[in-house]
Amino acid sequence: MALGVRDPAEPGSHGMTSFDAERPDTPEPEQKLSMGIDPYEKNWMRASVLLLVVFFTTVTIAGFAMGIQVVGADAEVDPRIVTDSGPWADPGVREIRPGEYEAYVIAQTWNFEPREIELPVGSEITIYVTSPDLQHGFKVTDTNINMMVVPGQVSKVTFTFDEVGEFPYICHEYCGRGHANMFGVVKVVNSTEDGASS
Ligand SMILES: [Cu+2]
Repeated sequence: MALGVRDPAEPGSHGMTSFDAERPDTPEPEQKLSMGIDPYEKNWMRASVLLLVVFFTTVTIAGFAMGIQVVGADAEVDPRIVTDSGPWADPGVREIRPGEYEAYVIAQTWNFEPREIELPVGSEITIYVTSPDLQHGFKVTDTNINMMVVPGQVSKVTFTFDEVGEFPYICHEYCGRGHANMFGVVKVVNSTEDGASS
Protein backbone atom coordinates (compact mmCIF):
# COMPACT_ATOMS: atom_id res chain seq x y z
CA MET A 1 0.00 0.00 0.00
CA ALA A 2 1.06 3.53 -0.70
CA LEU A 3 2.03 5.68 2.19
CA GLY A 4 -0.85 7.10 4.19
CA VAL A 5 -3.56 5.30 2.33
CA ARG A 6 -5.51 2.96 4.43
CA ASP A 7 -6.57 -0.31 2.96
CA PRO A 8 -10.15 -1.02 4.08
CA ALA A 9 -9.44 -4.74 3.77
CA GLU A 10 -6.47 -4.45 6.07
CA PRO A 11 -7.01 -6.10 9.38
CA GLY A 12 -7.34 -3.54 12.13
CA SER A 13 -8.37 -0.66 9.85
CA HIS A 14 -11.74 1.08 10.26
CA GLY A 15 -12.47 0.77 6.57
CA MET A 16 -14.81 3.38 5.01
CA THR A 17 -16.36 4.24 8.35
CA SER A 18 -13.31 6.24 9.36
CA PHE A 19 -13.59 8.37 6.18
CA ASP A 20 -17.32 8.86 6.69
CA ALA A 21 -16.74 10.03 10.19
CA GLU A 22 -14.30 12.71 8.99
CA ARG A 23 -16.47 13.92 6.11
CA PRO A 24 -18.59 16.54 7.94
CA ASP A 25 -15.43 18.45 8.91
CA THR A 26 -13.44 18.43 5.68
CA PRO A 27 -15.69 20.04 3.01
CA GLU A 28 -16.60 23.00 5.19
CA PRO A 29 -13.70 25.35 4.37
CA GLU A 30 -14.11 24.58 0.68
CA GLN A 31 -17.81 25.47 0.80
CA LYS A 32 -17.08 28.79 2.45
CA LEU A 33 -14.59 29.69 -0.29
CA SER A 34 -16.95 29.02 -3.17
CA MET A 35 -19.93 30.85 -1.64
CA GLY A 36 -18.16 33.99 -0.47
CA ILE A 37 -17.89 37.05 -2.79
CA ASP A 38 -15.25 39.57 -1.95
CA PRO A 39 -16.80 42.94 -0.95
CA TYR A 40 -14.72 44.74 -3.61
CA GLU A 41 -15.95 42.34 -6.25
CA LYS A 42 -19.51 42.91 -5.08
CA ASN A 43 -19.03 46.65 -5.48
CA TRP A 44 -17.69 46.22 -9.00
CA MET A 45 -20.67 44.04 -9.83
CA ARG A 46 -23.03 46.68 -8.42
CA ALA A 47 -21.23 49.38 -10.40
CA SER A 48 -21.49 47.45 -13.67
CA VAL A 49 -25.19 46.75 -13.15
CA LEU A 50 -25.71 50.44 -12.32
CA LEU A 51 -23.86 51.44 -15.52
CA LEU A 52 -26.09 49.15 -17.57
CA VAL A 53 -29.15 50.78 -16.01
CA VAL A 54 -27.74 54.26 -16.76
CA PHE A 55 -26.96 53.34 -20.39
CA PHE A 56 -30.35 51.77 -20.90
CA THR A 57 -32.07 54.82 -19.41
CA THR A 58 -30.14 57.31 -21.55
CA VAL A 59 -30.80 55.30 -24.71
CA THR A 60 -34.49 55.10 -23.83
CA ILE A 61 -34.72 58.84 -23.12
CA ALA A 62 -32.82 59.68 -26.31
CA GLY A 63 -34.97 57.38 -28.41
CA PHE A 64 -38.42 58.09 -27.04
CA ALA A 65 -38.31 61.51 -25.36
CA MET A 66 -35.78 63.26 -27.61
CA GLY A 67 -36.58 61.45 -30.83
CA ILE A 68 -32.96 60.55 -31.58
CA GLN A 69 -33.08 57.58 -33.93
CA VAL A 70 -30.72 55.67 -36.12
CA VAL A 71 -31.13 56.33 -39.81
CA GLY A 72 -34.30 54.71 -41.06
CA ALA A 73 -35.06 53.30 -44.48
CA ASP A 74 -36.62 56.63 -45.55
CA ALA A 75 -33.22 58.30 -45.33
CA GLU A 76 -31.42 55.69 -47.39
CA VAL A 77 -30.18 56.35 -50.89
CA ASP A 78 -28.28 54.34 -53.46
CA PRO A 79 -24.80 55.88 -53.40
CA ARG A 80 -24.08 54.72 -56.97
CA ILE A 81 -26.90 56.77 -58.48
CA VAL A 82 -27.70 59.32 -55.79
CA THR A 83 -26.23 62.26 -57.73
CA ASP A 84 -28.19 61.43 -60.89
CA SER A 85 -31.62 62.65 -59.89
CA GLY A 86 -33.70 64.58 -57.40
CA PRO A 87 -32.25 67.35 -55.24
CA TRP A 88 -28.88 65.60 -55.19
CA ALA A 89 -28.43 66.19 -58.90
CA ASP A 90 -28.38 69.91 -58.19
CA PRO A 91 -26.83 70.39 -54.76
CA GLY A 92 -27.10 73.82 -53.19
CA VAL A 93 -29.28 76.06 -51.06
CA ARG A 94 -32.96 76.77 -51.63
CA GLU A 95 -35.43 78.91 -49.74
CA ILE A 96 -38.46 76.76 -49.04
CA ARG A 97 -40.45 79.32 -46.99
CA PRO A 98 -39.62 82.87 -45.95
CA GLY A 99 -36.71 82.58 -43.52
CA GLU A 100 -36.49 78.83 -44.01
CA TYR A 101 -33.88 77.18 -46.14
CA GLU A 102 -32.69 73.75 -47.11
CA ALA A 103 -29.34 72.72 -48.46
CA TYR A 104 -28.36 69.53 -50.20
CA VAL A 105 -24.66 68.89 -49.84
CA ILE A 106 -22.62 66.17 -51.55
CA ALA A 107 -19.47 65.13 -49.75
CA GLN A 108 -17.09 63.20 -51.96
CA THR A 109 -13.36 62.73 -52.44
CA TRP A 110 -12.23 65.44 -51.95
CA ASN A 111 -14.72 68.18 -52.17
CA PHE A 112 -17.99 69.52 -50.90
CA GLU A 113 -20.63 70.50 -53.39
CA PRO A 114 -21.57 73.31 -52.81
CA ARG A 115 -18.54 74.86 -51.16
CA GLU A 116 -20.53 77.84 -50.02
CA ILE A 117 -23.91 78.19 -48.33
CA GLU A 118 -25.19 81.73 -47.98
CA LEU A 119 -28.03 82.68 -45.67
CA PRO A 120 -29.61 85.79 -44.21
CA VAL A 121 -29.05 86.05 -40.47
CA GLY A 122 -31.78 84.52 -38.31
CA SER A 123 -32.85 81.97 -40.87
CA GLU A 124 -33.35 78.33 -40.18
CA ILE A 125 -31.69 75.82 -42.42
CA THR A 126 -32.02 72.09 -42.78
CA ILE A 127 -28.89 70.58 -44.22
CA TYR A 128 -28.91 67.18 -45.90
CA VAL A 129 -25.56 65.57 -46.62
CA THR A 130 -24.72 62.33 -48.36
CA SER A 131 -21.70 60.71 -49.91
CA PRO A 132 -21.49 58.80 -53.18
CA ASP A 133 -18.12 57.26 -52.39
CA LEU A 134 -16.71 56.80 -48.90
CA GLN A 135 -17.26 57.94 -45.38
CA HIS A 136 -16.84 61.64 -44.72
CA GLY A 137 -17.72 64.11 -42.00
CA PHE A 138 -19.56 67.39 -41.91
CA LYS A 139 -18.72 69.74 -39.10
CA VAL A 140 -19.61 73.42 -39.07
CA THR A 141 -17.24 75.33 -36.80
CA ASP A 142 -18.66 77.37 -33.91
CA THR A 143 -21.95 75.46 -34.08
CA ASN A 144 -23.03 72.08 -32.77
CA ILE A 145 -23.44 70.76 -36.31
CA ASN A 146 -21.32 67.64 -36.42
CA MET A 147 -22.37 64.71 -38.58
CA MET A 148 -20.91 61.59 -40.02
CA VAL A 149 -21.59 61.19 -43.72
CA VAL A 150 -22.04 57.57 -44.69
CA PRO A 151 -22.53 56.37 -48.27
CA GLY A 152 -26.10 55.18 -48.72
CA GLN A 153 -27.47 57.33 -45.93
CA VAL A 154 -28.61 60.92 -45.62
CA SER A 155 -27.39 62.89 -42.64
CA LYS A 156 -29.75 65.70 -41.70
CA VAL A 157 -29.54 68.61 -39.29
CA THR A 158 -31.65 71.71 -38.67
CA PHE A 159 -30.01 74.82 -37.31
CA THR A 160 -30.78 78.52 -36.93
CA PHE A 161 -27.93 80.89 -37.64
CA ASP A 162 -28.45 83.87 -35.35
CA GLU A 163 -25.12 85.57 -35.90
CA VAL A 164 -23.65 87.25 -38.92
CA GLY A 165 -20.35 85.72 -39.90
CA GLU A 166 -18.52 82.98 -41.71
CA PHE A 167 -18.76 79.45 -40.39
CA PRO A 168 -16.37 77.13 -42.19
CA TYR A 169 -17.40 73.53 -42.59
CA ILE A 170 -14.90 70.75 -42.83
CA CYS A 171 -14.67 67.03 -43.36
CA HIS A 172 -13.55 65.57 -40.07
CA GLU A 173 -13.48 61.90 -40.99
CA TYR A 174 -10.13 61.11 -42.57
CA CYS A 175 -10.95 60.11 -46.13
CA GLY A 176 -7.63 59.94 -47.92
CA ARG A 177 -4.99 62.01 -49.65
CA GLY A 178 -7.10 65.10 -50.34
CA HIS A 179 -8.96 65.09 -47.04
CA ALA A 180 -7.43 68.41 -45.95
CA ASN A 181 -8.96 70.10 -49.01
CA MET A 182 -12.49 69.19 -48.02
CA PHE A 183 -13.96 72.36 -46.65
CA GLY A 184 -16.55 74.98 -47.39
CA VAL A 185 -18.22 77.90 -45.65
CA VAL A 186 -21.61 78.98 -44.38
CA LYS A 187 -21.86 82.73 -44.91
CA VAL A 188 -24.45 84.35 -42.70
CA VAL A 189 -25.16 87.84 -43.98
CA ASN A 190 -27.39 90.72 -42.94
CA SER A 191 -30.84 90.20 -44.38
CA THR A 192 -30.69 93.68 -45.95
CA GLU A 193 -27.64 92.66 -47.97
CA ASP A 194 -28.45 91.63 -51.45
CA GLY A 195 -26.25 88.57 -51.58
CA ALA A 196 -28.60 86.24 -49.73
CA SER A 197 -29.95 83.30 -51.63
CA SER A 198 -33.50 83.65 -52.72
CU1 LIG B 1 -12.30 63.76 -45.23
